[in-house]
Amino acid sequence: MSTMAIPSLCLFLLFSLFIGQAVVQLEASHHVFQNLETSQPVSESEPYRTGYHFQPRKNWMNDPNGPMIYRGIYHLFYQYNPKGAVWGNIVWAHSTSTDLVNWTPHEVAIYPSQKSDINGCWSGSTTMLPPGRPAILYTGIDPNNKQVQNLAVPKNLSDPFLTEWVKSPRNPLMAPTVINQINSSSFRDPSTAWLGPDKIWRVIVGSQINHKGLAILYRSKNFVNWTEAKHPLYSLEGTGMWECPDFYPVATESVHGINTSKVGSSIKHVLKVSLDDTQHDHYTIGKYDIFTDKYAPDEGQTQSESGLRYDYGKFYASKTFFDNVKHRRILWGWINESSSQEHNIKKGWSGLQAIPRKIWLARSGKQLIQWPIVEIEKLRINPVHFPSKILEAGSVVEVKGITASQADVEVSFKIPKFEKVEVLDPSWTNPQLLCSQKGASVKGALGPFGLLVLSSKSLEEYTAVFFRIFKDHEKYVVLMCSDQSRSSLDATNDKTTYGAFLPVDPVHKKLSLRSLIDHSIVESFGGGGKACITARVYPTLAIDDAAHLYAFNYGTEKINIASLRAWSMKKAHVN
Ligand code: DQQ
Repeated sequence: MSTMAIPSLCLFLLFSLFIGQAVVQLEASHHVFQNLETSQPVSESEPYRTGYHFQPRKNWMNDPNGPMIYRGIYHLFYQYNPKGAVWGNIVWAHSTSTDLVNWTPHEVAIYPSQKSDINGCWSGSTTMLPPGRPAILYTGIDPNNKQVQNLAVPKNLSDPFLTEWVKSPRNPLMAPTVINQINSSSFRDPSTAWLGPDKIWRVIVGSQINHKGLAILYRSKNFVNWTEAKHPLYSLEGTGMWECPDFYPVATESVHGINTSKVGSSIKHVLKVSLDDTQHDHYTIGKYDIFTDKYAPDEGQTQSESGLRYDYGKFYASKTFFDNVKHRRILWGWINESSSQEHNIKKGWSGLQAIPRKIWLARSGKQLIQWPIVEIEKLRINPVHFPSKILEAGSVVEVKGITASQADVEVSFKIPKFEKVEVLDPSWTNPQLLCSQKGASVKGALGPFGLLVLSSKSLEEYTAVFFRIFKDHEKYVVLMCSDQSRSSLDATNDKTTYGAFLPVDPVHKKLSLRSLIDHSIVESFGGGGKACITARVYPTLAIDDAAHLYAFNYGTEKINIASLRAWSMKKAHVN
């Protein structure tokens, strides 16, 4: 036996024991990067660094990877470039938290060290193997730049921070071959696996064949030997590469989350794919048949650009996990920059994670609802409250008494009269286009009304998050917009306006809006989380204490603020 073969044999034994019941202590066969994320001090005076969003101390971050809770500790891994503020040299960086708000960084968890990942450790997910041992499946880029799927497990399960991970000596466990005819550059991002009543694990991997998006299905009895199923879990022509697929059950009669392996009555399934062509995360709600291993979206749902989105602004490569302590499903999503690469390199970092969101099925069964995790509310200070107030036509009212660059605001509007409502033109089917044609400065009847956030004192800069109401035959249609066109005097940023239709009946319900504002990000939740829009903005005047918050109504009709509550947000300890 060669000397090289001995560590491999040891690792093989470790894996056999791990995947079985016992856990052994064994030296990891790889070295660890030292102090990767804390080697350089970071300037405190950066106007775009956030106060309470997840970001590393410096450099590039993209997809959230393998989120989980283990022994009461939340873990987040993420795609990270240790060498700069642009994508490249991708490893799995790692942080932990007890509250999903404050985060401690650890050494890089997974980095190129085997043939099967020597050119990069790309996205993947964690699965809890019963009775609670985490296992990571991730995409490795091999020496021929082929995408393959690998397994890593914690070195020491008694360490709740799980700082060291060992890779299976059997990697890669899933690979493109001549026989399976999988395209080796379109085969990535294994999901969390689920266990059938037949004791067989299933996992999906994102792919495409001739521009048909697919969630390729693999099965395994032991989590090591995986066999491709004859058919994908689901596929759709014309949708391109499906990145970061996520597949999970949601309860039909409860807002609680459920374990990924759960099937049965009172359960629907969600398939989310990140469409590489458009960089949007789309989901469908549907039925999963565990016996045929096929998924079918419900009628009216489509896994394409015209289907539902988690977020109608910037939000990509998202992933959920089941928090079995608080019985909820939590969604993480990557928020890319809207500034130039040159700008990103100069500031030394790129990418944020959205505030984690609790996610559940709406009562209608036709969409999901998202809401920022309740823990974020412990950062709220200096509450300001407007009781009910009339917003006259053409008015702008300042919300004073908070730090408007780092804030949380919840407002709800009541529409007193609908007589003058504008009629919806039948060609106005694209809400993003409609929001950009009818931006905040375009006066209407019922709207635009909403918030001007990250605004300079004299309104040279602001991001407008607002509603407009239209009439479509006997129904009213609510449009929710996030208009970035005046967000910065810097012309080099992408200032695309975003929009969504909000399924709320404004006659019988108040129209609510919550915005989480954090220096260079605005996450907005309409109708209690029925439509979400996230925007990245880079004000040049509305910075720190010079930022202001206003409520506005540029329509010709009065609007009532039923209630407005706002808070400054304390800084979280993030990495
Ligand atoms: N990012 C990863 C890939 C994934 C893409 C690489 C999605 O695994 O498909 O950093 O943003």
